[in-house]
Amino acid sequence: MKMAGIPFQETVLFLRKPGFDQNLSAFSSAGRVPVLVDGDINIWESLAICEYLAERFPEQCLWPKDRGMRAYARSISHEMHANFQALRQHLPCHFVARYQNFSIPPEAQNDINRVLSIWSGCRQTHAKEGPFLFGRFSIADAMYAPVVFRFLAYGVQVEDLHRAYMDMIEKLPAAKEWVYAAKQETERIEAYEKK
Ligand SMILES: N[C@@H](CCC(=O)N[C@@H](CS)C(=O)NCC(=O)O)C(=O)O
Repeated sequence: MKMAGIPFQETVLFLRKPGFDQNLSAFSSAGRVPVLVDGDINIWESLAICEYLAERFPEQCLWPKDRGMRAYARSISHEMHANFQALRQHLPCHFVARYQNFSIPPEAQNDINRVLSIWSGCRQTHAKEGPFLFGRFSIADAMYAPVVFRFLAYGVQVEDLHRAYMDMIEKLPAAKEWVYAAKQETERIEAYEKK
């Protein structure tokens, strides 16, 4: 929403802290964040939120305009949303940490290789149209942005083409705000503090 200049207010609920489920239950019974509240409409699941925004703000072209590109962008976004369990399990998202000499389990490396091959394919195809996966910013970049920060946190080895994409994402003002907010955060989840 920041990338598209769509104004919103953020309400922070602290994960695994007292009151989380109770506060969330007014908006979603799924027990997970994020949830988007637009008037009397509540939407949960990150990709459903993205789809809702694409429909609500068509002028922002949050999916590529070309049907074939859009189908591809949806496919890799759903792939991110539904898969990569080993990556999620072994490299949990941490925006601030920089773990040294982290040993990547083979199953997580398989997921990483798949992500890198998706990025290579997109960047090779759309290099002339702009720096994002499909040239201009799309929902696919939003879906993979947290992965960029996972790769940075765990020191994942990448090639120059991937590094250029990761640098570009990291330097976006919206991403910098994200990292800044993470650095200001005082709440901690112990399980994610040590690696
Ligand atoms: N598939 C969901 C996943 C949402 C999810 O797992 N959210 C985590 C935070 S990133 C959560 O709310 N966890 C609740 C908990 O840890 O108690 C989505 O994409 O929105």
